[in-house]
Amino acid sequence: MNALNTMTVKPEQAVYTLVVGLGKTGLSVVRYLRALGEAVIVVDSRDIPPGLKDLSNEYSDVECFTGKFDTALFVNAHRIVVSPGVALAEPALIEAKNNNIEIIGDIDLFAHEVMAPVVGITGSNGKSTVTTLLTLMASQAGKNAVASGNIGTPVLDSLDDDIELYVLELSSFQLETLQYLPMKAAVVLNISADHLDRYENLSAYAMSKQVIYENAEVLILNKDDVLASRISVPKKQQIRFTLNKPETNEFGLCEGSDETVSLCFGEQQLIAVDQLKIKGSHNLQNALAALALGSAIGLPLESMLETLKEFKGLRHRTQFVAEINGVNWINDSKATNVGATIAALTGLPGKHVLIAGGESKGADFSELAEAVKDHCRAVILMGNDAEKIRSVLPDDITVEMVTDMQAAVLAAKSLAMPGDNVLLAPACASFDMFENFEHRGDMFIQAVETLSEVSS
Ligand code: UMA
Ligand code: ADP
Repeated sequence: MNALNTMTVKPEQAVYTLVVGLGKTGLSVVRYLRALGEAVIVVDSRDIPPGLKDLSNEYSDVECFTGKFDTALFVNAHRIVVSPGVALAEPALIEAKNNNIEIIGDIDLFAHEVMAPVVGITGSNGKSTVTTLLTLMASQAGKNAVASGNIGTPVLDSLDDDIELYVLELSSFQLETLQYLPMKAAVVLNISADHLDRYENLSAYAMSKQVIYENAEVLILNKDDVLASRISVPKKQQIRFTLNKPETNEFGLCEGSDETVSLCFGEQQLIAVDQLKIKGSHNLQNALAALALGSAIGLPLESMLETLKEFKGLRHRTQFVAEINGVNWINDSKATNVGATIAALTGLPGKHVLIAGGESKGADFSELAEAVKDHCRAVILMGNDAEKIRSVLPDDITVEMVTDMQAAVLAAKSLAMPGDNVLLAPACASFDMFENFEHRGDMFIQAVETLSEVSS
């Protein structure tokens, strides 16, 4: 264990909050607690955690211990605030729990402070898209709204007296520690396998999400999602959304007499699908979810539809990159699990040359096989778990193994036919080969841009 600062007080004699993890969350928690004048000790199991420099610049008096966790610091704490990336199965945390030490997350601290209404958004996929879209809708309607949480800004850093609406993206890790947060509206967008390196099984992962509904006033439910509809839901006001024809009081899709498909609320046609800039049926679900959330918190429909019409989607999520010789190149680097990749393969029109692979996070790829069989011309694989993916793919599909993004793009170019999409949708995390999913997507875009320069 390396002490950044020499300990001045023995932990067993002190009253301190232990902050576990020194990334974005840990730093935000230190800032918050120090502003309240509380004593804080920080631990991080990495030797050089990402927030170390900021901590020593901003709070040179805060003691930080890096390297293997010392259980004594945990069991002697007054309470523990754990970062979402640290598993609750961590032995030092289990020991603390056995010693009745309170273990909370940053969202609980936020809950103590927040005065303005809160909306909570969780799900395996689509969280950032819906969080962004709803925040834009609220802003367009004249509210001072902020998006925070798993989307990137820690919730405590987003606290501000002027904010009129907090739109929180909440991951299953953040929900695991959540005790109480009243919300105006909440949604579980969908559930498909993810983070199975952290959960015992799919059902434990699904259960971690149901807490979001416990203290919400209006529950937004995805009628089409098998796993999401299995979680237990309190008897409160509900608004459902579906990709089918909606019933009264539901958001869904309906076909007009001229065969135009529109987003609808009950019988009321809201906006034609072809007026939207976001593409794919998964994005229609996201649009419907945002409309349902917005209506639950009283945003005017007209203004929400204006925002929706202009919304182009986020970078690295089925992002159109270029059309070269009749082939569309699409960056869906944020597809870090099998569900997201299947959504892109099945939701976008045409045949695909799929670029996939990376770090599987314990995923089972067998469900990918059918979508590949029905929608892919070829698959190009790279990264740690490339072989694991190849082993489940149909024998008659062309598969190429490559070692970097440049090679993947070149292989895709030679396999794609005019009218096809080349789709980077890895179904895996990126950290075996890239800094993060943004870096992976940027490398793809760069390689495609080089191709387009050569072709022009
Ligand atoms: N750490 C340990 N021991 C461990 C694991 C981690 O000490 O066993 C330390 C790391 O060394 C690191 C620190 O904990 O120094 C990082 O903490 P963290 O992983 O919780 O990361 P933060 O920087 O605090 O970011 C977290 C979320 N990260 C995770 O949940 C993994 C961010 O979501 C979120 O944006 C941020 O809080 C603000 O709320 C990222 C994410 O990948 C985008 N989320 C997952 C996802 O979307 O799939 C859930
Ligand atoms: P999250 O924040 O939950 O990771 P994002 O909006 O960032 O969600 O999208 C992550 C990935 O999931 C992208 O590959 C995107 O194309 C895909 N995706 C977005 N919305 C959905 C949805 N409703 N269902 C399935 N996949 C989706």
